[in-house]
Amino acid sequence: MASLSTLTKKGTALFLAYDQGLEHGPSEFNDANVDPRFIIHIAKEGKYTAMIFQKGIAEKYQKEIRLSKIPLIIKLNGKTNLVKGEPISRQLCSVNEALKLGAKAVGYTIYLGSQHESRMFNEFEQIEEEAHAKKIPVIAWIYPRGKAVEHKPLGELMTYAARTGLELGADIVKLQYNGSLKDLKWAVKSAGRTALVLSGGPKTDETSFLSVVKDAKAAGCLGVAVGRNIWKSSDPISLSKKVWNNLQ
Ligand code: FBP
Repeated sequence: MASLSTLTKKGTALFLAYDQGLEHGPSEFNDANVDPRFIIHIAKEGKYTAMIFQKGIAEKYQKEIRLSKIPLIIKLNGKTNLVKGEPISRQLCSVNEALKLGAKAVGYTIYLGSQHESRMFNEFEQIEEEAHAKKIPVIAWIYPRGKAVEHKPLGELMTYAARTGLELGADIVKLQYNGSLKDLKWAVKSAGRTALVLSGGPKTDETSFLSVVKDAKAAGCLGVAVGRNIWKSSDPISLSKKVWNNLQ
């Protein structure tokens, strides 16, 4: 099993996610957070245990990333939100390329329930095999999406996502929280020796966001992997401190 110690502090993960420029477009950004250097600054000052970029940012901002000493996670697949229909996200960067860019772990999104699920499973399998051969952890973003899951209960889907991560060999699964602590506890159990982190979701008020963080801790998740709620905040560093306080 790949060790998670490079990605955690005292057994807790706090990841700063910044792949939304590809996933959602620059409409998510303002004058400050459009600049990847601002994100690297938050990651350093906010004591994040890792930051998540696509390969392009990892390559173009290599110097700043190295200087920050914050471990890098490279997201190996991605898509825009411009193409509609059953979702599929294909590989854009190899494990070897990620390692050359200094990645300490790699990530991959699977849209569970999509008509294209099996293609993403296959790609994930290759990545998992290569990453584990190099002894680095693999993080699976497992997001239920597509027509087949549209009307299924969110709690059931979230726990299915957690279990799928264990079955596929992910070291960490990144989940979108349905808001039920009871379901989340079941997801943690279902994931067995695969650790869970929660995503932050669209920018919301601070209290609601911090209650997601508290629930992650209460349910026994490894931590959180958040983006918009932090770098869209008017004070990302002090909010990061509050996140840490709620995770310990
Ligand atoms: P946020 O905390 O901003 O939600 O980031 C988590 C994340 O998984 C990102 O890594 C990714 O870009 C985004 O959410 C995808 O969200 P969605 O698929 O819901 O558009």
